[in-house]
Amino acid sequence: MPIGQVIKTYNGFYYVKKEEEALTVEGELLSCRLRGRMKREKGAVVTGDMVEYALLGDGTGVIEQCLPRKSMLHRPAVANIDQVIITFAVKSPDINSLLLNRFLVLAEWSNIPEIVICINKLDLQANIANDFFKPYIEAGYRVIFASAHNGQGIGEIRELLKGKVTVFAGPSGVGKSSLLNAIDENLSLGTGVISEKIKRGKHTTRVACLLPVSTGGIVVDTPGFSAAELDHLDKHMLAEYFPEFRPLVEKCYYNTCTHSHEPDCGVKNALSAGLISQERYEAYLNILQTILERKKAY
Ligand SMILES: Nc1nc2c(ncn2[C@@H]2O[C@H](COP(=O)(O)OP(=O)(O)O)[C@@H](O)[C@H]2O)c(=O)[nH]1
Ligand SMILES: [Mg+2]
Ligand SMILES: [Zn+2]
Repeated sequence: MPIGQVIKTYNGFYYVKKEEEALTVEGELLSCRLRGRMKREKGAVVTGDMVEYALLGDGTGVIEQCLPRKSMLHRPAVANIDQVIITFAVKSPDINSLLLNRFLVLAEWSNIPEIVICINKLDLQANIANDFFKPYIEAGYRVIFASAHNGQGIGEIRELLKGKVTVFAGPSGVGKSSLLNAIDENLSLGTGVISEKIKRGKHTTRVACLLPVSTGGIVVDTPGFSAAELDHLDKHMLAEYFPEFRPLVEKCYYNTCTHSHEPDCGVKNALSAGLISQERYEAYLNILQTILERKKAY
C-alpha cells in the first residue's frame, strides 16, 4: 500500500504528500478521508503523520493506517518533527531562562531528536554574556545567534533546515516569523503585534501546517507551542529530560529519588561540586513543583 505524509488537515480532510513526490505546491497534495474506524478515535491522524493510503477512482484517497510516530508535539498536534529551534530574543523581550528550560524539557519529552537554541535580535545587542549559554552548550544543545533584521545566522539556520521537518518554538514577539521570512521570503508569514492578534482571534483554529522551504527542508507553521503542558510529566522521568542529569541519576541512593529533598543524591552532589549549573537545577525544581501541584489538584 502506498505511503505518504499528512501535510495539513482541514474539516475532516487530510492532505497527503505521496512519499515519492517532493513537497512543492499544494495542488499536488492528495485529499484523503479517514477509514471509518479511525474517525471515532480522536487524534488518530495528525499533521506530520506517515500514513498508508488507498487511491479511490475519483482521484481522492482513504487513509487506512497511521504508521508509528517518531515524535509527538501536542497543542497543536504535530507528529514526526525532526528538529525544534527554540527561539528567544537577546532583548525585547528579554530572555526568560525558566521559560527556555521549560521549552527544552517539552522538546525532550516530545522525543524530538534535534534540539537547537536560537537567540534572535542580535542587532539590538551584539555582545551577550557567554557564560549564560555555557550550561546549555555543555548539556549538548547547539546555540545559534541570529538577527532577522541584519541577516546574522540566517545562512546557518538554512543549512540546519535541509532534509528535516523543523518547528520554531518560543514566546511570541521573539521573531520566529521574521526569521522564517528571512530564511525564505516566499513564506511571507505575518509578523508583529497585528499578526499575533489575528492568530488569537476566536475563529482561528490552532492547527499546524507543513511548509516547504525553497532552500531545502520543511518548517511547521503553527500559532506556537506553549510550554504549559509540562504538568503531564511523570516526576520520576523529569531528570531524563535534562541530558546532563542522566548519568548522575544512577548514583542516587534511592531509585525513586526526585533529586529534591533526598539524601545521597547524585544530582545534588554534582550541584555541590559545581558540575551542573544552579540555573538548570532550579529550573528542574520549578518544573518538579508544577508536576506535584497538578497531582494535588486531582
Ligand atoms: N530588532 C529586531 N527586531 C526584530 C527581529 N526579528 C523580529 N523583530 C521584531 O520583533 C517583533 C515580533 O516579530 P515576529 O516575527 O512577529 O515574532 P514571533 O511572534 O516570534 O513570530 C516584530 O516587530 C519584528 O519586526 C530582529 O532580528 N531584530
Ligand atoms: Mg509569529
Ligand atoms: Zn537524586
